Amino acid sequence: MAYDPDNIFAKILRGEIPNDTVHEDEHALAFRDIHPVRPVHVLVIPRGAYVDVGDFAVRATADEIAGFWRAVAAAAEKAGVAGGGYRLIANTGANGGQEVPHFHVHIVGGGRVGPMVSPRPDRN
Ligand code: DGP
Repeated sequence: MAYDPDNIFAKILRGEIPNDTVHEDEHALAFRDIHPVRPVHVLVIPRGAYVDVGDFAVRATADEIAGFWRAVAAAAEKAGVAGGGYRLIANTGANGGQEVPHFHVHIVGGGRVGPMVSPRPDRN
């Protein structure tokens, strides 16, 4: 799948749509999800144009990949969930339920997150 430069996260990166920033650096931006599913729900996105984790793994530089994961950890610290624990989610493609085609990781926490996935996928 080709990268769509008009996806919502590309617009956030360009400053065309506001965001509630938790952490930012040269490699990544972390901001609060507009529809939080837990008390803490932060999205972390690389600044580069990558559709999903597979695209990121193949095309990103080693510096971008290291910087991205350091930003995930920094965002979890700044959001206050690093001590108690949290969950990372990377929805990927149609079956994974990915809505925005710019690679991102969800940080969810702020209390017990609960079962890893719904026991009934048809109810998602
Ligand atoms: P996913 O299904 O993994 O592609 O998750 C996309 C998430 O992006 C979803 O939880 C809602 C969030 N989202 C969509 N549009 C916006 C936006 O304009 N601002 C913010 N902060 N989050 C958004």
